[in-house]
Parts: sequence; structure tokens; C-alpha cells
Amino acid sequence: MRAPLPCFIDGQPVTTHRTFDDVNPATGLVTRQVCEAGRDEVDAAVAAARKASKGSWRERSARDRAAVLDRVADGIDARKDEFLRAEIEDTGKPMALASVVDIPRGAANFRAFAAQLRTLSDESFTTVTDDGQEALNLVVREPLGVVGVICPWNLPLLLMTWKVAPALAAGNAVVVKPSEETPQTATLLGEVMRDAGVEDGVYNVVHGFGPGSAGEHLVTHKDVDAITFTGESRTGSAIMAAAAPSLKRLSFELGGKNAALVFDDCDLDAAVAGCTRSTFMNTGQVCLCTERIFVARSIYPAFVDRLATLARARVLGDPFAATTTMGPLISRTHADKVLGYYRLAKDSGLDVVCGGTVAEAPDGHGGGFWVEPTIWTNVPTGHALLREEVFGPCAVVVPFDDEDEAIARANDTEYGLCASIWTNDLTRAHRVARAVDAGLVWVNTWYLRDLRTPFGGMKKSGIGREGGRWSFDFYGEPKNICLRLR
Ligand code: NAD
Ligand code: 6OD
Repeated sequence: MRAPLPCFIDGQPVTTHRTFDDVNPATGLVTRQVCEAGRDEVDAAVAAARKASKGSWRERSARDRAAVLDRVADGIDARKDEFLRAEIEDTGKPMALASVVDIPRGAANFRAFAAQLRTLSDESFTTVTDDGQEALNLVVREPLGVVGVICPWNLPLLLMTWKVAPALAAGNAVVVKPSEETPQTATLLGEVMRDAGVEDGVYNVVHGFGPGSAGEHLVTHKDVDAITFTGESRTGSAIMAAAAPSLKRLSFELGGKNAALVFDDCDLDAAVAGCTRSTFMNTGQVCLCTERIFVARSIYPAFVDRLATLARARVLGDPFAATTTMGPLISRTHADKVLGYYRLAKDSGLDVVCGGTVAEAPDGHGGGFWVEPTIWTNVPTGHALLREEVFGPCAVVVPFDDEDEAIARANDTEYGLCASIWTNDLTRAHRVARAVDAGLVWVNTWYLRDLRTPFGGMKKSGIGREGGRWSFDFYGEPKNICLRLR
């Protein structure tokens, strides 16, 4: 048995007395124990971060901090195989995905915010008052201090570094609470940070759960200045309530019930391929995944037919095998939730075009959490599958008769994270994109990212935006300095 996975506090691995299981979702087997941080370890991590937040990290020049962040990116690249192994063991995601998306994006996040930091400039206003005084108003950004970073399990390294990189770029220290399901890459990143020259205490990791554990201790800690959280909307609401007494700054990236709108003038091959990717990527466990596909009635039968063919072609297999295109769900609990929706669909009379139940497990992976890629049609308005986030490899496909109906259906949800529009009419694409309630809209593509753009959701999908200068707005405290000249 391997040694328990430690927390990472003040530049050192830290073991604790309480441990919990790290389960490989592809096999259902425990891979190792993880050290759970109690209140004492969270206090120690926050104290180390507080001390570091007042130290040399914030005093370094932007150029110097950017160089260190680039070295962190290089360190991830250099240890790519270790990161891949840890991430695949924790999530069960296929090597084909983790090696081109998750781990490279971990490094890219550091490079992107290092580049942004090099070009960031302060603003100034020249002021002349009615009575002839002159002043120069400078707007500079100060770091917030200590930022708590609470992460989900679906894209562990990608989503954690998406927050840690800009927080550090802005001169803060962080305490990260990774998901209890996927703890390994956060601790590994601690070693990379140390080797890259990040001062002790700037990057800390506390493992554990939410309520009554490391997550809650971090959110309620009086010496944490801000919480950046990615996860379920319900958890966001609990965190907001728990953080209220200490008036922490909050950034929330939450759930989605995302729509694709497929018009009759689209490139059908591209639309079907795009919707296949957006529905099944990471076994449907990406907040941006499409769970509702609205298709113009004239192309509806052909679209459904082709989508089902591509869904059936997903290859469930050993996550480490190059041929595997779909992994398991993250946990028994999550599989039970997803299969609950599969049963509901059957019991409420939806047409199951493909899938709909537990999948046959690949050889040697019988204890894993495998479910079939699934498509439903004949879905009545108001059905739970048109409203509730499933977070699994499944979607409903619904026909529409005109643009107004497509927009109304897409907006008929409490969520507002993203949408994709498939059409060759640019004017329509722009009109529909403006009418859809979503923080991100892709036209004739999906999940094509430029890290300088604002990322986040409307309605119950989030609060605030991160990415590019929006990240620096969140992780910095703008300060106005008024210099009287005359
Ligand atoms: P989750 O909300 O269950 O957990 C996320 C994290 O919060 C975990 O680290 C968990 O331990 C912690 N946590 C739970 N309760 C807490 C509490 N009371 N106080 C402090 N911490 C607490 O989410 P998940 O199941 O890990 O991830 C899936 C969800 O995340 C989906 O809803 C998905 O849409 C959403 N998500 C959104 C985005 C986005 O960018 N909008 C990205 C990824 C995932
Ligand atoms: O690509 C990103 O920056 C990002 N935040 C993706 C979120 C995916 C949700 O699961």
C-alpha cells in the first residue's frame, strides 16, 4: 500500500491522524489513503498563507512573479507523466482526454496569467478641479491577501490552476481545498511550486470534505479574505451563507443545464460531431456539457439518427488505453444519481434512442462506475430532464419550429452557463447569441477557449467572471492614490 497522500502546508508535506479513501472510479478500488485536514491543519495553512501574503511574494516585481509562474508551467510539463497518472487514477478519465486537455491546460493556465501579468498596466486620471487644483489619480491593484480555492472533481488540475495561477499572479497566497474525490494532483503541484521557487506558504493544500471538514473550516475562517469556488449551485449557496458573517469576497462558477440550438441551415456533420463532443466529453461531467439539444424540425430525424450512431461508437475501456474515448462516472454516489435520472426517463415514457442503463464494464474494471451514453426524445415540456443538471453522459433532443421557440426553450431554465449555436447564417448566429441567457455562447463550435476572455455564468450558474483581466479584478483590491500636483 502506498503512503497516505499528505496535505501541503508552508512548503512541506503534512500528514494527519485522520485519513479517508481515494477510490479509482474505473475499478472501484481504493488506491491510497488521504490525510484529512482538521481545524488545526486549516489554521496552520491559513497562518502560513497569511505570513507569506505579507512577505516577499507580493513584494516581487510583476516581471519576477511572471517568471516564477512560467517555471511552474515548465515543472508541470516536466512531470507530465506523474500528473497524468495521478489525474487518471483519481477521475478515470481517458488518457486521450487528460493528455490533451487537463494536464496541458494546467501548465497553460500559469503561462497565460504570467503573460497577462507582464502586460497589465495601472490606470491614471489627470484631475483639474473648478478652483484650479491639479492632481494625478493613480489606480493600482493590491493583493487581497489569503484566497481560499475550493475545487470540484471533474477537471481537478485544470480548474484548480485556473484559480491558483491568477491568484498568485496578483500577489496573493492561497489555501486550496481540492475535491475529496480527486486529491492527488493538488499535492503534486506543491512539489512543483517549491521546485519553481515559490516561497513557502504561498501555496497550501488542505484535503478533506465540505461540511464539518476542511471546506467549511476554510470558508468560515476569519483570516481568509476571499473564496473562489467551483462546484454545484447548492453548495455555492451554502458557502455564501457560511461566508456571510466574515463578509468575504466570493467568486462562484456553478452548475449548468446547457443548450445546443441546431438550425436547419447548419453544417449537419459539424453540428452532430460538435454535439457529440459537447454531450459526452469527460462522460458528460463538464459544467459546459450540453444536456438539451434543440433541433429544427426539418432536420430532426437525421440529426437524432446520426447523434445516436456517434454515441454508440464511444469506446468505454481502460482509461490508460489509447483507444478509450469514454471513462466511468466519478463515484458510486454520482452513478446512483445519474442512473436515477435514467430510471426516471424510462418510467416517465421518454423514448430511449440509445443507452439508458448501466454499461458493461471493460475487462478488469468490474467494480467501476460505468454507465451507457444515452439519448432521449419525446420529452414533455417541464420534464426534470429539461430542468435539472444530471452531469452524466446524456442529453434530451427536442424539435423546434422557429427561432423564437428555440430561444424560449433554451432560456427555460434556472441556469445560464453556456450555449452553442449551429447555423451558417451569421446574422442569425449573432441575434440568437444575444438573446440566449448564458455567460458563454459558442457558434459552430464548443469549448474553444481563449484564456483572456471572461468565463462564468448567469442566473444560478455563477457569480462574477474570471479569465484575463477579469481574474485580476477579482484577485486584486483596486486602490486609488490621489497625488496633488498644484
Ligand atoms: P460540489 O459542490 O459537490 O463540491 C465542490 C467542492 O466543494 C468540493 O471540494 C467539496 O468538498 C466542497 N464543498 C462541498 N460542500 C461544502 C461546504 N459546505 N463548504 C465548503 N466546501 C464545500 O461539486 P462537485 O460535485 O465536486 O462538482 C460538480 C458540480 O460542479 C456540477 O454541478 C458542475 O456543474 C459544477 N461545476 C461548475 C463549473 C463552472 O465553471 N461553472 C466547473 C466545474 C464544475
Ligand atoms: O476552461 C475553463 O477555464 C473552465 N473554467 C472550464 C470549466 C469547466 C467546467 O467543468
